[in-house]
Amino acid sequence: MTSLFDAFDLAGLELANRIVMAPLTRNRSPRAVPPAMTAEYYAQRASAGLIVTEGTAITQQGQGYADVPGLYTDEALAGWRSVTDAVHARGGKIVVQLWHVGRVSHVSLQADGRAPVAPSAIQAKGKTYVIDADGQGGFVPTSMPRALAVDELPGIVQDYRRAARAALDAGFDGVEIHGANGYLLDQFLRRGANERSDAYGGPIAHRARLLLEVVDAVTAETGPGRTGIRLSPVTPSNDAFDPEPQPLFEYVVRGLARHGMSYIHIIEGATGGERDYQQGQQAFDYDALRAAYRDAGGRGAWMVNNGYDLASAQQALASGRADLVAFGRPYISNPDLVRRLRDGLPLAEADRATFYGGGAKGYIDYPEAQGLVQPA
Ligand code: 8OZ
Repeated sequence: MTSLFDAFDLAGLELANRIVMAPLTRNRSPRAVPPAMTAEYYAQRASAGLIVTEGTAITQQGQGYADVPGLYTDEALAGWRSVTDAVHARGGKIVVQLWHVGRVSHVSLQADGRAPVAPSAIQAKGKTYVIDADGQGGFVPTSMPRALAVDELPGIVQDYRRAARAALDAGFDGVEIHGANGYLLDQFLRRGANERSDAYGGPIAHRARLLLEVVDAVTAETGPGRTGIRLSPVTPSNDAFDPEPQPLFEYVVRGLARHGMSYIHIIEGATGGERDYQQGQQAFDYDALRAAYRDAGGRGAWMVNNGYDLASAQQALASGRADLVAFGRPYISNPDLVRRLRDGLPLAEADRATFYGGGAKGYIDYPEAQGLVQPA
């Protein structure tokens, strides 16, 4: 029977196991540059079959929180080169998550204090995190965005493509497009944030257009099998809402099937919360989503995420509901998560106070498990 600890061929990339480190925002990259300790952080976690980095802004416009990393300066790319070298030296594999936050940003993070951009000028009910001139961090409401003009969209597609090229040049094994959690591409998908009446709003095919154009451009740049995508069909994160997620996301994955994706990464339920969270009238049918992708010819790996433990992850693989399982929060405090799961060692609890921002504490100081626990 398939196990989490079996190797996996991800479109030619040999993964040592089927455990994925999910993207985790840690806000430790001043000026969007990953510092030296970030290489240590990811290297400590290199026994994961695959690491997906924290969300990484493709442009300054795409940045929405203080001290998240980017892919848009030479200095940031040099920082990432240290990360990919360190992970590869430990035998790991790593892809970078390409992120544009859209309306989930604040004027103080944007060039010249400009408004963040969005499908429509609708403010997200939610907060972002900024650091003021005195170095004081705090949560503030997201700023009122401006609607993107239709002739600006090719430029955004191009920004994704350029970031994908830069990522490969920095040594990443591939990229993951962040299509989840209420950020730009998810904003275009959903009726709660998209009230456009042009070719990018209205019917499902229009709302999915930008995401599929981005996928087309990024896969053209990386070649087949080097681009994954993360989707969160029902999460309410960052004020994401759509009354009919099932047909919307089935349309999206059918479109993805044409693109030689390496994997489809699905957050089941509310991100970091209830797995059976529901938007719209019916419970979301994830089996139907996967079936729609396969029916349309999609051959990428199916990656699932949200609150899995050893037993539920093994069950997901054994039943064929997933090829890969991504673990988020456990990776903050268990750098050797693969070994702990394999050997039945206890998992360490993470310290919430150091999730976002700060230095080495709560970042690179979680130890590996000591010794083996003998079975009773
Ligand atoms: C937590 C805090 C800030 C951003 C996401 C990139 O939800 C994030 C994020 C998570 O995808």
